[in-house]
Amino acid sequence: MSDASGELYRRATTLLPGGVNSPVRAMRAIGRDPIFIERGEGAELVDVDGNRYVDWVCSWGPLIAGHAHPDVVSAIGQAAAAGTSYGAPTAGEVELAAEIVDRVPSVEMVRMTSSGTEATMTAVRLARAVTGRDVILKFAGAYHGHVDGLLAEAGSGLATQGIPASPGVTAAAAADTRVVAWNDRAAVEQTLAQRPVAAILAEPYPGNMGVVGPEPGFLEFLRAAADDCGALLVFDEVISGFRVARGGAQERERVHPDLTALGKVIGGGLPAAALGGPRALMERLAPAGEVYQAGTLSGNPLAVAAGRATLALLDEEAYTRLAQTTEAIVAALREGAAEAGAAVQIQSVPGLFTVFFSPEPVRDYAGAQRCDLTAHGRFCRALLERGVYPPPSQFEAWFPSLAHEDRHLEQTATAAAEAFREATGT
Ligand code: HOZ
Repeated sequence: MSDASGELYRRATTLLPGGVNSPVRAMRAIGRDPIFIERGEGAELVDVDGNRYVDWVCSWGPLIAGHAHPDVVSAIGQAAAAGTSYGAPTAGEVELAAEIVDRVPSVEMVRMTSSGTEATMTAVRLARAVTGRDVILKFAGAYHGHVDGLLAEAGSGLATQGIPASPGVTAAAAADTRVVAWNDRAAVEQTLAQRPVAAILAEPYPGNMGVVGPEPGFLEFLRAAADDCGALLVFDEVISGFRVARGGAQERERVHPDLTALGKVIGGGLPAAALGGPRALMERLAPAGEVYQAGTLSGNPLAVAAGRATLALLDEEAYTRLAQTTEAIVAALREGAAEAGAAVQIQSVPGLFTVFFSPEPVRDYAGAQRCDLTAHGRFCRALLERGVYPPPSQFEAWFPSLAHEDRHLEQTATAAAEAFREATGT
């Protein structure tokens, strides 16, 4: 049996820290080595050893249309043929901004960046400039990219590796961050009463501690709390934007933030993200205003072309289909878990879900941390052995796509029924 992945990994560990360029994909949390990918086709991945997998990661969200969608590939090709970057504005950026503004209820203007990290970093700087305050309230288990001040009790890779606060972040950078438990109104009120806060920063549908939805009324409570104390409400919709609904979680929940960080889907698999908000706030950014923000590759023509081609595929019918796919796979996984007697909670919103190895619903980061990570690791390894590629961490979401067909759902359900039995030793 060939082991090209293993050989590449051994070489990679001599050249890349941990053998990877982003931690979660290393698969350490599920007790195995990473899988090196050769290509993607629709909802499937093919690794360098020729193994084929149903892909439930889809690049952690950007590939809502699946791998190598012909429209997206063609748009990238056409853009590349005209030049890959100009460091000067293009018509495509204006059209992408118009599309984002049309879709996202609270957004009137957009500043593009290359990553979600830059988008949230800019949101924090802008919120501080606008309010004249320093403190940012964030939630435990939320992940807003690897911004120094936002790494405290963060989800995603930090949760996966059990890193509560990253070395290298100065005390000064962390001093103005307050971390509060998700869904805990009293803790939010207490924190807001202590010191003036520049922004309440939240993933409206947290996906980086696994999917842990807001309890009824919690987002409305955050909106009112921000208004009462003069803070901005910032939604990080890097994951939920253009996925859970045409206009993201804010459209679905009818709660409108002051600023919105966007990413993933708007780059269609190429690096693109954005900060959006009302004109009065956004025009504080340079060169319209004095709050500095910049990027050589911001609004990159290839990323813009991929993003526009992806958004063009996302009509109402697409969202209905994505929601149906999510419901169908969640139902099938629940059935498999029940038959195996596995104590799991499958928490979902349209286009996103997490299989928590927990006997009770997960409502915050502490609940996610109480999950049986050993059983989760066994479950993921068993799925991979059966040609199904899940997010290799308990603290992440599964990403259904428009490319997932019935046969992918059936293969996943069959594999999962066995994987749940292996995970729980039944
Ligand atoms: N932090 C991303 C997931 N929420 C990417 C993980 C990875 O690619 O390793």
